[in-house]
Amino acid sequence: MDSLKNSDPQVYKAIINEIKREKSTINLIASENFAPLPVLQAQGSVMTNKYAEGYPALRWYDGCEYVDVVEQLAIDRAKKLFRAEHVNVQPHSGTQANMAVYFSMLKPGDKVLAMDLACGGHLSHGHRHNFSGKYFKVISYGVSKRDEKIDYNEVEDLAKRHKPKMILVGASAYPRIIDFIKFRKIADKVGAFVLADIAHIAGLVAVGLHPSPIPYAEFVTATTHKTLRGPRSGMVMCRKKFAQAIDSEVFPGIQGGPLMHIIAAKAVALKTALRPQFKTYQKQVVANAKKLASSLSARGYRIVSGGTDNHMLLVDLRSKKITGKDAAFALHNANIVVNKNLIPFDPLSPMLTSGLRLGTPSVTSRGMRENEMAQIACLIDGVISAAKNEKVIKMTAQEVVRLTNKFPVYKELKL
Ligand code: DSN
Repeated sequence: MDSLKNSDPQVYKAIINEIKREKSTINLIASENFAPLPVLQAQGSVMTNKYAEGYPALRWYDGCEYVDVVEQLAIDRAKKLFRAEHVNVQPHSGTQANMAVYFSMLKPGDKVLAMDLACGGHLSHGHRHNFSGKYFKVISYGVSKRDEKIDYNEVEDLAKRHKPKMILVGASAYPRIIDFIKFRKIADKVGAFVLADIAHIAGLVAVGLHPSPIPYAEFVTATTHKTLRGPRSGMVMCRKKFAQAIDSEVFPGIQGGPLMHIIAAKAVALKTALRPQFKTYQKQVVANAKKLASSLSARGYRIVSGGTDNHMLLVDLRSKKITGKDAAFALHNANIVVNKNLIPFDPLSPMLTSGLRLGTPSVTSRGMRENEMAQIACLIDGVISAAKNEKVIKMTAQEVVRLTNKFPVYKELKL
């Protein structure tokens, strides 16, 4: 990075500081991961220079012969990985992948049944300040008070009452297996189509550790940077008969030129995801989440829904008399990065919250296993139990640096 260092020392310094931060903190943000170096290299390549509006072999600009290669590779690999009939790899994000489905299949004012943000849904599933909530009439389903899992009877009742045109299934903060077959059956009863948003669980779905929605949903959207370990981006998968509608909605409907350097990086990540080692990695992600949940539970923390089936867990902090905001702040000062999160039926506001969302993709990528999860639970508990004690926070921060030094990331990036 010498050229960058010489031409823009401020940006260079910020990037170096970010590398140091990532190396020396325990990252438990469930939606983040470490993109491997080959993914970063493809992202940082000259493919950023190329305009390629259109699709492989059908572009508006000349000179697309090499970007066509990477986009076709990304498409073919995604189709193989997810057994999808059609894939569009151009959405810049998960939200834009969702937007492509909304705008290609719905008219403004159409009804959508989607998971409530307060129970684990996502902004693009109907939040009033998001395009989804502004243009469409969104009815929300939640989780049951009894077990904090999706209440399929409630989903069916709401579907029958409101007759939505689309049922959206998927979440940003839901630690349990989602039953896509049940959603399909409900949708069939009311003539709705299904959009499954697997942004969080794409890596687990890819290797069969979470049931795939592909056979049961007309549309499946994903991000590529969470459990999939690719570049920050999105994609849409759909049945062949919707291919034209989706492709023309992504471009020219909602996007202009695709980010070809990111698409190249997606191709790289998807190749990695097709290797057997990727399944081993995903198994460890889930094993680590289970261990983190049981270790915190043993220390008196209530885990929402009683545990986890995937890469994340929600911790109810009420018994510890601390808000999610204060806990996340104290943990951040101790080099442990988490995010505050509403728990189902949370009495506090989204700015405060009664919970934390913890995820294991990043710590697993750096090689941590169950023993480290038990150690991390101990560190988290120590900080939360003494959130105002600067000495404890400082000692924990040092302990975190010792632990992260044993599990280096980006060894190749010499600082
Ligand atoms: N911001 C992502 C998450 O943290 O789940 C979703 O877009």
